[in-house]
Amino acid sequence: MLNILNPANEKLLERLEPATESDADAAVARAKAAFPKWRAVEPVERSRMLRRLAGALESEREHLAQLESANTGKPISDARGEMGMVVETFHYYAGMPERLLGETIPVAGGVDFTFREPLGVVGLIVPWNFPLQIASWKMAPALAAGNTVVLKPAELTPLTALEFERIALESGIPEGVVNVVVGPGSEVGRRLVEHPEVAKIAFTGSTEVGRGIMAAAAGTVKRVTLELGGKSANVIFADADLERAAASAPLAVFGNAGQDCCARSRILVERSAYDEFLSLLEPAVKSLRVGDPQDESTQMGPLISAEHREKVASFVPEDAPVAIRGEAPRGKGFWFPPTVLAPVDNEDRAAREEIFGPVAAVIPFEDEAEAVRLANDTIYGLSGSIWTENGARALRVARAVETGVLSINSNTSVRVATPFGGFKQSGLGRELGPHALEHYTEVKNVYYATEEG
Ligand code: TXE
Repeated sequence: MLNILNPANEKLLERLEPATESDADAAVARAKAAFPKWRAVEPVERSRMLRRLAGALESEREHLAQLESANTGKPISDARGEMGMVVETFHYYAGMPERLLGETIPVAGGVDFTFREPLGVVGLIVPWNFPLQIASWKMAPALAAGNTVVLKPAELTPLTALEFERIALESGIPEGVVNVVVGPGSEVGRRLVEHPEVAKIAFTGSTEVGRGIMAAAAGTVKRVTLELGGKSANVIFADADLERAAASAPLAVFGNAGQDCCARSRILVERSAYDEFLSLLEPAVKSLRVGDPQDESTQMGPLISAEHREKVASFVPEDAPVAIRGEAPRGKGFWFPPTVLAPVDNEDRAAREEIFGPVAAVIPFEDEAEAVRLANDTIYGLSGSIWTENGARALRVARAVETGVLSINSNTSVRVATPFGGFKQSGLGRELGPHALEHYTEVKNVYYATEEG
């Protein structure tokens, strides 16, 4: 049985029978049977259906936020924000069915044009850190483009996905278009990846599992998009507004208790501003409100599981250079205090591996060239920030950093209308914005001869 816990108090929320390989096969069969009808729904009608779904999600927003908060331990205010993005994502892609435009291409002897065709059945495999939000980034463009889907949530956090399946049906999405299977990645997830009737896998999770999925997908030449780990740099130059940069840095890595692929977990600080920055960072970290996720003012909750807390703790051994340590509740729940390690060498394990917990590594640098070298000295390339008042430098460094998403004088990463995804081993493909649709459609070229011969 799958015991679904609240990580903030370890209470049992629900017990679920895990799905098996044959349940995955049955879900794929349902999705395949529903595909011809769903792809044939007129674009304007598909738009209406997705808008109705967005409306239904909006009216259940508070219920979904409470459930997500209980199942992940994330602060309720964060969960409400995420459910807001889920609704917005469906509204955005609801406008797309009529905008899946093709081209006409000048050729000899006839007329040539292209279509954007749906792929068929798409498998969505998602993690536990932003369960429904990440699912919606995949689900909404997949459905808008005329695909049917099988969603496999993470074993630890399936509750909002199951509610989503109900809401979709109730809002009028036809049976078989959205299918949720809750089961182990090694069995249900793997089956979806290997299944000959699944045309594409959209995955978010660890780089290690992502590599395996890419290899396994080769057997059926499946399309894959991967959104994997990160070790993003928050680069702070001495000429930056240090107060703003320091006030913003803690949540940029401790938000969602650090369980965020965009976490700016390497804070690169120009050496001449290093002492001042650390002295500004300390009160910002110590004043973070860590505790009861149900409290409206809480900013950080617990980690997802006891096992994960052990992994995070391994990055802070006895002799770790702990410069700042915030508060965390004691007793029940998988709590871990916000922790800043400083100074850290970019070769250290805490700077190289994705910790996925509230542990930041502060790394000093001498000049712009070293800042760029250090920011790029990682296998990852998902996110990042640059803080400087020098606009030309901001743009120079932004172009030089190998990352999919970057902010200047801000630590935000994700917007519904803009592309999100990684360079290097942080992934493959882009989610959100119009770019996502490219990964849920196949281009078909048609040539119509108008001349003889
Ligand atoms: O991820 P997994 P885990 C990173 C983060 C974290 C680590 C481990 O560093 O500490 O990964 O987390 C399914 N075939 N990220 O173990 O295993 C699994 O059931 C098909 C970064 O939870 O990658 C779940 O639904 N599917 C990340 C999903 O993959 C498989 C978010 C993700 O689980 C599978 C989460 C298989 N063989 C963790 N094995 C981010 N980029 O945000 C597992 N799964």
